[in-house]
Amino acid sequence: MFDRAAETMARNELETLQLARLKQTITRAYANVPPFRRKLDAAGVKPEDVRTLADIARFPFTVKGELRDNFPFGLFAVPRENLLRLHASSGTTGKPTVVGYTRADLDLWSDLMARSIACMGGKPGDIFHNAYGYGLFTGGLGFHYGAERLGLTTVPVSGGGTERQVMLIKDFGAHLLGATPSYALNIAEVATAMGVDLRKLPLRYGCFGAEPWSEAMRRQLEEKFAIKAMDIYGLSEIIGPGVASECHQAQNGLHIWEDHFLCEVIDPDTAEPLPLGEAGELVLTTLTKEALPMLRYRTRDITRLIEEPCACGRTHRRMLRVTGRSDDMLIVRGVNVYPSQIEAVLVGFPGLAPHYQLVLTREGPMDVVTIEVELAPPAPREEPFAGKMATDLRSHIKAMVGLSCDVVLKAPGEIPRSQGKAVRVKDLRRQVTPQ
Ligand code: DLL
Repeated sequence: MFDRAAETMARNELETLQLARLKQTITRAYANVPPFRRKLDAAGVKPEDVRTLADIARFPFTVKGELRDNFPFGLFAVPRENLLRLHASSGTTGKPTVVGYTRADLDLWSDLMARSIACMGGKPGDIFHNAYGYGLFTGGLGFHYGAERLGLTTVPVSGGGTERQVMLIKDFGAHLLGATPSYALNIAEVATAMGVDLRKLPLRYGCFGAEPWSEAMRRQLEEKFAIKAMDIYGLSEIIGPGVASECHQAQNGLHIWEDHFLCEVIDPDTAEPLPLGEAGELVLTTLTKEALPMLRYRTRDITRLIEEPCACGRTHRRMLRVTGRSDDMLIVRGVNVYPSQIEAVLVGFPGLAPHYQLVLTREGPMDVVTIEVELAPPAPREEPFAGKMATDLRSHIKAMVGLSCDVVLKAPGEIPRSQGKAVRVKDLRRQVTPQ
């Protein structure tokens, strides 16, 4: 819910609160988490060294690998018996990253999700169709408890069973949809095939996040559902969804809930702090989390912070749409590019459907990107139509993102559909070809 006192706090008050909470967090973590204490000792800093917010720059970062090294419970600042919930994100290799919540943490998370959903346009009494996956992923349960806290009629559908999702959205008359943007697109496509006109339903807002998406994708979703498509950001290591969200008034940048999270942006290569407004890697410190305090967590997400006043009246800084993760950046013939930059060109391109995958292969020492993208139905693939379209697209991508790539046009339905986080990149570079 809208917490006017917290969300419109003057900058100096907010910073005073942040400093007090930062001191508490570091003091508690130092006392209760042995690996944390060893790290600070090795860096030659003590909790008492935090005198101003700027002092945080002297403290060491935390990286994802440390959660794995201390698997499963080594970074918790409370006895395991005090945890009410565990979540985990599945790594592609090895052990998952485990996160835990005390009762106070779950309460805070529900409050911040209620705040985020209200910020995105939800109102008590609305019907919330929750198509985020329920389970170890933080999306489903994070939205669930936040929606209930705000007083929404919550429909816990989870991901999958897309035809049933369409029926439920229609029959219950959902006002808000929660899903990854790629799964929302899948729902829209299935609705069209079922003859359901989503535009005629009571839906008003989509709460989309958990993966990078582009403005072009926002336009598609807004068009197909006749809604405002809102961006919500978060990550399990910090709390889950509910770290930042767009406001429906401005729909331009996501307010970071700075009374609970301290944000910095650093150069991903040198780890040096960047001035406000420059693009770089987002670094987050939790200010109120009990079970798993995080100090200067390197998110790998690339964004930019803005401090201009917002039309909605909130004073919390905004982060711009995440363009991608620094580890998802492709370097092709010396050109650095994020998949979402390619998405911005593909989606909405005349004659194409918004379904694509980037396939990476290697030719000798060179990386090669092949864009596989579907034609919009009806899809004439005969020459010269298809050949001209592929050539147009190639030159457009070269002009817009500077990347030379191959384009393969696919028939409608050929690209796998997402039920959660979409797999945008198929990396075949490390596969051994049989002799
Ligand atoms: O994806 C939490 C979440 C659930 C956020 C539902 C929003 C909605 P993880 O599975 O730990 O947590 O993945 C976190 O997903 O570091 C980003 O790379 C990416 N991500 C999350 N939200 C956005 C977004 C959840 N709005 C990782 N835009 C993060 C771009 C996002 N990327």
